[in-house]
Parts: sequence; C-alpha cells; structure tokens
Amino acid sequence: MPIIRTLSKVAKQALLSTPGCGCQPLTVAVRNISFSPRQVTSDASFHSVSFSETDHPKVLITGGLGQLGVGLAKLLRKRFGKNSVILSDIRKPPSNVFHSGPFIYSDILDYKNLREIVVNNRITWLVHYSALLSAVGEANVALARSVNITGLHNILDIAAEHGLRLFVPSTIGAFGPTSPRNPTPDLCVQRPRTIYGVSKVHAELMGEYYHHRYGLDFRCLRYPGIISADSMPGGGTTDYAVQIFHDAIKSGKFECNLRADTRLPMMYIDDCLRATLEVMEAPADTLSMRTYNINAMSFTPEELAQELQKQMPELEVTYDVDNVRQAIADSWPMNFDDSNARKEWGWKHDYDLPELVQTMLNFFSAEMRMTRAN
Ligand code: AKB
Repeated sequence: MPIIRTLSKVAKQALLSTPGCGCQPLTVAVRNISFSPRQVTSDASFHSVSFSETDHPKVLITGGLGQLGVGLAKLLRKRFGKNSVILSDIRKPPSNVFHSGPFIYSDILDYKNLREIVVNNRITWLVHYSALLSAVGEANVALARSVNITGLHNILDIAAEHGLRLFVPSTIGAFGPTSPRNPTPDLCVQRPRTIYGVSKVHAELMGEYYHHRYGLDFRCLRYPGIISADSMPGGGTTDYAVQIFHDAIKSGKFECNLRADTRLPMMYIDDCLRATLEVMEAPADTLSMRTYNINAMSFTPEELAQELQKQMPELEVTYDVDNVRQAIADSWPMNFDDSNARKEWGWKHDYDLPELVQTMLNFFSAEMRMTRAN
C-alpha cells in the first residue's frame, strides 16, 4: 500500500498562491444578460464582485455523477468544508451522494440555469466534468458535439463573466495517429479522430484563448485512463481496466474488448483527483502553460491481467476485440510525457501498477466483508 501523501504540500502552495478563491476582476465580460456573446463588443467591461482573499473557494462541479465528481467533491469538502462544494448533474443522485453535501440540478446546455447557480451560490471555482467519453461519443456524435462543445461554450462564458477559476479536463484522447505516441509530449501535432478528441482539443484551445483574451483563469489537465473502485466510467476506451476488477471478483472471468498488447497511459483515481486539486491551487506564476499532460503508469491488458493473476491465479482472461475501441486506442499515446507538470507545479503520482491492483482488490474485499456482515 502506498503511503498517501498528506495535503501539506498543497497547503503550502495555497499560502504562497494568489487569492485562494481564484477570483480576479475581469477586464471584459463575455456574455451580457441581454446579448449573445457574439454581440458584446471587445471593449465592453463588466466587473464581477471581488471576494475576500482569505475566503475558501466556492466550488461547482458539473457532471458530478460521473466517474470522478463524487470523489472530487469528497476531497474538496475535506479541504474547504462541506458546504463549499456543490455537486451538480441532470440525473437524480443516489441517497448517499444526496446526503453527503450540497447537490443541485444543473444543465450545462441551459445558460441561464448555470448563471443562476453561479450567482446564487457565489461560485468562484468551476470544475467542468460533463462530457461524453470516446466510445459513447462515436455512437452519438450529435449529442457529443452538443454536450462537449456547446456546453463548453456556456461554461467558458459563465466563467469569464463571473471571474471564476475554471478547470476542464482534457485527455490522452486529444492526440491522434499523427501525434508521437511513445512518449507523447505536451506540445505536438494534435489531430484526433474521435468527436471526443476533437471536442477536447477545442476545449484546450478555447480555454487558452479566453485566458489570453479575457484573463480567464483556465486550468486543464490531460487525464490518462482513470481507474476507480467505487465509481464506474461510462463509455470510454480505457473502461476495460475498471471492468476487469468487477468481472474478476464476480465471476473469475473477463472478456477484454481491446487487444492484449494495447498499451495506454493509466492512473488511479486518488492520484487524478489530487492532481486536479494541486493544479487548481498552484500559484499562477508556476504555470508556464494552461494545459498539462499528467501520468502515472502505462500498461497493456495482458500486463494488468498478469498483475491481477498474482493474487487471483484462477482468473481467466479472453479477448474479443471491439474494432471501434481498438482503432481509438491504436491512435492514442502509449506513454505520456508529463515532465512539465512534474517540473513546474510538483506533480508526482503515488500509485504504480502493483499498488493500484492491491488497492482495488482491498476495496472489493472490504466491500464483500461488509455485504456478508449485513
Ligand atoms: C476514454 O477512454 O474515453 C476516457 C479517456 C482516456 O479520456 N477514459
């Protein structure tokens, strides 16, 4: 088991950083109440309220019921207080989520609904997790375009108008077959072949444009495949690396939809959430860029299965390749170069493959013991 690092480094950074809440007066408001953003002239100026520099951030998480939102809310609530973090989604939350802290309905395609939430709750940080992932996006391009691109435009305008610090995740999927794959640096050709990838390159570029044009405090990490025990990913190409644990525990068998030798960058969820908090708290002058690769490990389905089989020798793994997912995986990075994140704001992962597998198995065996006891 790795020793999970305390948040002391983060706390130190926060003390050194510019306002913890991330608020700053805006020079240009992007979307006025009665105008569309395209009608607002570039010299228009609306100033948002400034908050005390000692205030904790007030955080809104969109797409909060996906794989990462609940875990991030838990981490941020520990740091900033339960009521400082609002989870939101268009779906009804399960009762444990509903009772663990503020939850609100928000539809990122409804600009006025978003603005009302930001204003009424004095939001200062926005973490934008709503998105359709790679495989499900290919199955529904129109919806992916609307959620991942139109939704992002609403989020950017709201964040710029209200002086929010905005986090939008990007992904290894923002690269494509013409990018260097082993390793993939921060800056290189990005010509993804999925609507998901195209929408994420768009998000990176729009966020950076709003940063330079309007002073938006935009921060973005390119996540690898994220592996979690108590939340499921939905519709990604890297989902097999979560599903294998569930199927191994349930039936001792797993049928993988990617080839055995498909190498992809991966990360345990705790590392991903901590990276997100760390980059949000990083002093602005440590960031030479607004979008960073982060990584922990890279493995193939075969290597993951072998690590699991050390503890579950009876596990049987077979392969039935899904051509759509395989083509996506074959166009993605095999190894991710995250040296800029490590150098500039101190990124360091805790979990390599053996710790990841052990932690996942510990979680499921504790859960099984609890189910048996009840
Ligand atoms: C997916 O597989 O689509 C995601 C990702 C790597 O962004 N997990």
